[in-house]
Amino acid sequence: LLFSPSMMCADFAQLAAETQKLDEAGADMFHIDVMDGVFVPNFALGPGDIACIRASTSKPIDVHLMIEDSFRYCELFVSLGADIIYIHPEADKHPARTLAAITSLGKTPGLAINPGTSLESVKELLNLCDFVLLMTVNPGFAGQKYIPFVTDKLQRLTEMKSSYGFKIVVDGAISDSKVRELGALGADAFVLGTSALFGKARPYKDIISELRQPI
Ligand code: S6P
Ligand code: MG
Repeated sequence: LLFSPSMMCADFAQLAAETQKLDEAGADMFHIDVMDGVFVPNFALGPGDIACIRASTSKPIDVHLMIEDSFRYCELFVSLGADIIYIHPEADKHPARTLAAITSLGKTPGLAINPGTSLESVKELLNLCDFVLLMTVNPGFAGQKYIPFVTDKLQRLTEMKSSYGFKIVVDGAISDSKVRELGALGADAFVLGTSALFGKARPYKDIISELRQPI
């Protein structure tokens, strides 16, 4: 199982130190939410934050673009040091082109799927990506509630995994118990935000090593 801390939940007053601490605590990658105030009703991390995180760890950075016209900006995020770039098909008129562009830039393409977007509607795109970011909340904010109907979707997505060859990352309200439950259903990676990791009175290291322990 892979764990990717959601950096929009970190303490911005010490972003570099937070990144180093999480790196030492055993984070596998760093999840960066980019929001444009149009595709989602909020703003989140930008180029300066990504540069700071990139300078503070050598682990992979997975960038979750919640922006309109992702094609226009994928080169920028590659130049900032992104390793995986997830785009939303709902926000891009030509998601197949954008996923191919990410691949030709030498990076790993990912597809982020909103709770309300059906798997059938993105089936062709699944061939073009190495990671699927299955949203378990509506994108835009940390600290929301898990949307129960997405569990069934995860099950159906798991069945498609081996023929398409992607890995599944779940994003949104992932608690300790959700790591167990969704891990058993076939999720490979977990974005950790306020539900499991940030704002707790315990060291990141203890939390992450506990999540890795079999029950
Ligand atoms: C939501 C974003 C997520 C959140 C994450 C926070 O728009 O894509 O990556 O940052 O869900 O985790 P939590 O546990 O606070 O929901
Ligand atoms: Mg995200």
